[in-house]
Amino acid sequence: MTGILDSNSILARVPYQGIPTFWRAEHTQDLTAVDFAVYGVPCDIEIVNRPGTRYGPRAIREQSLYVGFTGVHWPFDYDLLQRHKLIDYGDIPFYPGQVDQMLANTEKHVGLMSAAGVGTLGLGGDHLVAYPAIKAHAKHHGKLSLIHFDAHTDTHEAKHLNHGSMFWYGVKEGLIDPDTSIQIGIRTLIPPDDRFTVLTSHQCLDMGSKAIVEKVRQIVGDRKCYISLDVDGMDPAFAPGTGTPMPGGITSAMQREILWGTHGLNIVGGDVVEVSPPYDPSHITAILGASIGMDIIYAMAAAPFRNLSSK
Ligand SMILES: [Mn+2]
Repeated sequence: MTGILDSNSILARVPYQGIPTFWRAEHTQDLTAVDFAVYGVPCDIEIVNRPGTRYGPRAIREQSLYVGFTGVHWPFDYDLLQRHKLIDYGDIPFYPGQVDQMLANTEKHVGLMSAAGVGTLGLGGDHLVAYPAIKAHAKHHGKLSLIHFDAHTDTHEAKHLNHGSMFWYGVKEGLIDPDTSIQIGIRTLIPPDDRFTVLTSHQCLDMGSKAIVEKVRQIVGDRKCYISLDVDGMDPAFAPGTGTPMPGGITSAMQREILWGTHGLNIVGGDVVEVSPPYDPSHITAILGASIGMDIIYAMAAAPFRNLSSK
């Protein structure tokens, strides 16, 4: 039989059919010849606001099938899945309530990926899941510059790790170099000892994407860097499905333009965190999470240190 509906390759692209891995990538933990891996961390157990991000990875995976329907992610002119090997590594395992196990297992698995030269995209989960991923990459690549999108700085000194203190720990433990890092979209209290360059959301809206991109490139330079993207950096009008929404954020269009502007930076990994499906009845935040996750993978594919352009 012939015809478009008989073609496995076309059927494999029908969004509402099949088992939803991220962007239909193969689900495997075999890292042989892998360029990029997506993994989920369905965790929301040490947060200070509304729970629900444990459902984030699955929601983003499902919506990725709709966003990535054609295989080409606008505005890019090539199918990343044809040019590079992307896998869906699955979720990091941990027993419910055991945050130390989540931290240890995420660090271990991301460490395996980093050592294998794999660029990683983590799907949260709350923002704490970024900390073990950064720790794992810093072990392999050295101290990292951070490109951090958020309404909150997450650099608050605290006795314990949580989704608002992990970057204070990251700096204190020498995983992140704050002097070559930037926080974008902030519109809450900035701790006085925060050494990152901060662009508030209002400064961002005033500057426009081009000037923000220039600033990011000037601060980060050619250093190895990590993109940590809390969807609450965007306005709740664009990303309502999150635990700690804060009115007055950047637009989803601006968010994507800034990510497109990171091509050529040496991005080792990234994450999209704080998507909370219980507050996301139209799935718009998960759709956005899938879309900007793909933007981050395209940006990782353009990192000079990876030298993938000839593949
Ligand atoms: Mn955050």
